Amino acid sequence: MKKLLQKYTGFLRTLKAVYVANNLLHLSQLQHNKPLYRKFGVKKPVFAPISSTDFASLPPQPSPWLDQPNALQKLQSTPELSAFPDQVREQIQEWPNNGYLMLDKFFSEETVDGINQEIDDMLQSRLVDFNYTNRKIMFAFRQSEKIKEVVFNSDLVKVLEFILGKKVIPFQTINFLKGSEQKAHSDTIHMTTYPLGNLIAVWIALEDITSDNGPLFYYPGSHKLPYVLNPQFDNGGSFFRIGDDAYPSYEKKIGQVIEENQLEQKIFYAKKGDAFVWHANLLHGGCPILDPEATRKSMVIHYYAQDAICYHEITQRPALFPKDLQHQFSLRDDD
Ligand SMILES: O=C(O)CCC(=O)C(=O)O
Repeated sequence: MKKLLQKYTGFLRTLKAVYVANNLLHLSQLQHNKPLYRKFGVKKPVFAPISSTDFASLPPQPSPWLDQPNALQKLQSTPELSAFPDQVREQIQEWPNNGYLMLDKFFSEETVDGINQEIDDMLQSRLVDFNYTNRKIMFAFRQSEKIKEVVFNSDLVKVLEFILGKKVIPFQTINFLKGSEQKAHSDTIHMTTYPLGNLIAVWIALEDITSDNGPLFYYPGSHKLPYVLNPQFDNGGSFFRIGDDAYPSYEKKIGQVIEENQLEQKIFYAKKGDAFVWHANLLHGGCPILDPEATRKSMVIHYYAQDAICYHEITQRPALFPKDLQHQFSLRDDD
């Protein structure tokens, strides 16, 4: 069913009952939510639809430390900061204001070539495939040792855990061979957390990026704006269904936010091996592809914090985690 849903774009995708059935089929991948629902006071079975409205009446929770008003001060007095190489340290100091880090040549030529080769081989052998967007190869890290090495790279994970102030668990990888041309969005509409802000993403250039092949764009500082979740736009959903135009309607709302706040778009002309780390609420997307023949090989990794409830606001689904990642959550069912 999961494979089917990856390719399928029709009416069934709007029915919450289909997702509930899928959740019941994959109940073992939702076990981590039992203690988390108990901890935060969510009174729902773990297979039920879930969205921000389920958390609206719960007591307020602290935001991640670098989202708090005194973040810069706290950063300066944190001894662990000095353990990072100069480049990384300087970038981390800008995080509270910018909501991103740019890490030049973080991954070697050899590592990147290895990933590109692995993706080609796995496409050839049909171990992985593009999903319904025809641009995204989802979850390749589950099949590929080379990608897994990057996902669990200790220098990278140290940076992410320092920024969130918590342990992180990789949720998904997305590999692209062409630019995404995705409109501006915050990852929080796709991968949402309670408390908010407990997601972090890493984008890696797997070749040089030019203005022709659809570079990544982003809006510095946009992470500080209020989160846009289902209640903040005309999502058209009901008790039984996800609204037909929920996502276009979300994109329209984000367009308005950009205009109202006069956000300045920046473009990341990355070199092969460069990495870009972004905040859960940083607005970003993919520029139009000017040369239809050009490839734009890249990979995104999304990590959740290990003590947050993880779900998908737009489709109101809890996030599924395979068994081998369940133990990484900080709470167990027997806690
Ligand atoms: O790679 C891109 O063009 C955008 C990717 C993206 O927006 C995402 O993964 O959230």
